[in-house]
Amino acid sequence: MKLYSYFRSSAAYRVRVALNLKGLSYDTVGVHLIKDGGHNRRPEYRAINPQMRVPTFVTDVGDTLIQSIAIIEYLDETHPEPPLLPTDPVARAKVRGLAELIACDIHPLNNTSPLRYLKHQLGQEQSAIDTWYHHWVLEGFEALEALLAPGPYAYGNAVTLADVCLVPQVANARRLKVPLDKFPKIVAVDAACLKLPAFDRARPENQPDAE
Ligand SMILES: N[C@@H](CCC(=O)N[C@@H](CS)C(=O)NCC(=O)O)C(=O)O
Repeated sequence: MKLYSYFRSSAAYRVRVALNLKGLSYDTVGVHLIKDGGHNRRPEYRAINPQMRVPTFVTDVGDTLIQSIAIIEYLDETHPEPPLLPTDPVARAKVRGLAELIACDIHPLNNTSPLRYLKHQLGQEQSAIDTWYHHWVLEGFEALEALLAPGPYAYGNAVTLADVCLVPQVANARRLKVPLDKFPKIVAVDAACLKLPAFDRARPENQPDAE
């Protein structure tokens, strides 16, 4: 199995955590998102993933999958232990709700290409872009904080898809110096997860393409 990844990509980080939780080994193919305007924009990568984003996952039988949540759900369906979604339908919907709050509503606004667009096409100063970034993380984290009941993980005493999304988003927030003091529950869930080797091994600094 092969994961096209970038060490700082939080979407790829999610998949790395899921692969580690499932005990699956895989090869990392680093795709640099910044150098030379982004190696993800090269024709050879575009041929693999027309959206030109990471992660892209190639299964053991050669199927190419895109979108981190779709990849993680594929892994959960093909390797059910440990499960990343509860069996109870209400609990499943709640976990998905937490995951989507992060993956669908926070992350896309702060991703490389929208930020580049703000800078190059809309002519925004870096300070305005940083304000934008902080605003959307803070607004999303306020909602997430209100929804969490650390137990010690985001939804009870087992790791779920919600944790898999939360930890990479917190790593990004820290890197971009978003203050987290108003979010003790988010910080506690992050700390509980990072004690697990599956999360620790997936951290950006522990990747083969880390700089
Ligand atoms: N919804 C996608 C997001 C993928 C995504 O946007 N990845 C970022 C890195 S975290 C990327 O490749 N950005 C490159 C770009 O925006 O050009 C997923 O969950 O896989």
